[in-house]
Amino acid sequence: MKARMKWLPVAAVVAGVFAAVPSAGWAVDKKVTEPEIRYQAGSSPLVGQEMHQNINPKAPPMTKAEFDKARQIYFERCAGCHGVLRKGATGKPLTPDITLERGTEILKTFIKYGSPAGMPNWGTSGDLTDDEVDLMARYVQQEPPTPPEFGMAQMKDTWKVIVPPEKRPKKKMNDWDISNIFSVTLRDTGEIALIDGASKKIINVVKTGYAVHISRTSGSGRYLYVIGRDAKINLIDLWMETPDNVAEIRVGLEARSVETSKDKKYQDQLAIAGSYWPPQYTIMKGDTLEPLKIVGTRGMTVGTQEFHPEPRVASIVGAHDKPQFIVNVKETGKILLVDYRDLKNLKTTEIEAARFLHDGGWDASKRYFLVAANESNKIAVVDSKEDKLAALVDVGRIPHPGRGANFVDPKHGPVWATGHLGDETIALIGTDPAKHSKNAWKVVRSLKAQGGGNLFIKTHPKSSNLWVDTPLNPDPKIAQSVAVFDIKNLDKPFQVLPIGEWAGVGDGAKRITQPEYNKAGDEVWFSVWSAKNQESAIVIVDDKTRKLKAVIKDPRIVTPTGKFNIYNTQHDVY
Ligand code: DHE
Repeated sequence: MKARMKWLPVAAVVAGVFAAVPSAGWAVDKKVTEPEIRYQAGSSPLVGQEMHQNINPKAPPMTKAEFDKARQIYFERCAGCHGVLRKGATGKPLTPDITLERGTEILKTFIKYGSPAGMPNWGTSGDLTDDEVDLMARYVQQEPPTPPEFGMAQMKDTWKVIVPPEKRPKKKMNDWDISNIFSVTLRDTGEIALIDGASKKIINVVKTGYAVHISRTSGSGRYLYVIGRDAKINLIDLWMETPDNVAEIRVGLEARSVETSKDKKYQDQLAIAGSYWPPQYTIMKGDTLEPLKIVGTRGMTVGTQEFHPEPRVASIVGAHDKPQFIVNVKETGKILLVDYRDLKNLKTTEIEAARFLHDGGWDASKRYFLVAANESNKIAVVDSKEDKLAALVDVGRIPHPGRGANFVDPKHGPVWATGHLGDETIALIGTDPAKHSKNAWKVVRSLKAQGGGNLFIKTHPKSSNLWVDTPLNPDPKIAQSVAVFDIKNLDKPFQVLPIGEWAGVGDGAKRITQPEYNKAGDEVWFSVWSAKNQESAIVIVDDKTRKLKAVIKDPRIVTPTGKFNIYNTQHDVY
């Protein structure tokens, strides 16, 4: 099997084939865009997990060795879109009631040639051999194997306090301005690099979980929490002479999100992490990661109100002015407002939003939280003061805000903006019901940027630039550059900056991703994300002049993706 997939325009390849496939409607009612598939089709950490093979007498037979090989391919290639239990997410459901009816030959055609709805052409791209295509066609007719649960006992087995709180520094023991440190995800080495914002020097490279995903800071800004896709959380103390791990735990087998209690009275006291598998969130002690409470998220979906067995926990934010976590559950489309004052008598408000909830951020006032319901092409707005849904706003194809961008549109007033994976637009949503009530929770303006495949946009209260990346655009020129808009004159065409070229790293994918500001708001940092065996870099642009300011290159900077400035993450400045 080849390591990488070629992204072919599958629609053309399979148009003829599908004419011959009877009742293939189950695959063609929705067009999944190429960037979306590229985004979702990553390997799951569940790939190495032993799972029980249930024999389904109606399905074509498979030996244990065949089943295990197919299971591995499934979790490497397919689970991101079709789900662990194959109930469907971006991809269609592949449960035996559906797949047995299709039969091996039709399934083989889908797997080999892909579909116009967006299923990749795994066979004709060379990623899977004909034998593997046959294997996968038989595998998806078997009962989906279930990975093990991960409860308190399993968590406690993985929990380590490396430096107990009483042995930690009583004051900051280093000369770094910790509020301007960047925690940089080194995706494929399972590490983060702590980089000093002023000198651009690497302070330390810290071992973390597998394919580390995001970093978040504690309310005080002293502690950094990093979560890997394998659900391992590392707690880093920035007061140490050399900031390093002081505690770690696994809260499941697969995860993406971690956050902390940011209410003034609860600063540094609690952490929370959401898992993809098992579907649950875990509240921990902030300074040791001791697990205190696990809450399952299995349940009914919004809309059709059907039971979903694996509703993954996507983004989580901590409110700044009340003891509340906002937990976004992907497959059920529900937003949970978790009051963390009393964990024994936990009060949760369940808000019906839309499917599938993913990423989001606060508006500038930090009263409203806006989150993408990506498959519904909507942004859900939560009023965290009133504990209710303020609006569901229709936007473009597959909104992907990251944390979004807050600024004042000269014509329409305060807005929060999101880009999209599936189209080139940036939606500006009015966020000021008090003074601009006509514009509140409406798309007041739609900007056109370079193309689809956008993941992150960013600005800063002190800046008049809006930066838009496009790392998943199939055109390398677009993926390797960024667009920048002038917020004061949004009718002006955007400027394109060739960040990949500026990095001077030679050949390589050089996808430019995730703009992140320094604390002062006068520099913006970009990851130049190449493959593990190729040179990557961080490119820093002067925000005022839009000119190159610095390039950070180092053999330790491998596959950089997310970057989290301590101050901006602590205060949710974006
Ligand atoms: Fe992410 C945020 C899930 C792929 C980089 N990503 C998030 C969040 C979720 C999520 C739920 C919100 C966390 C929060 O705020 O609490 N991401 C997923 C996936 O399920 C997905 C689609 C597929 C996967 O297999 O993981 C995925 N993500 C990616 C990538 O391929 C990216 C581009 C590179 C990487 O490092 O893996 C990537 N995701 C990021 C980043 C953030 C993020 C940098 C935080 C952005 C921020 O500004 O806060």
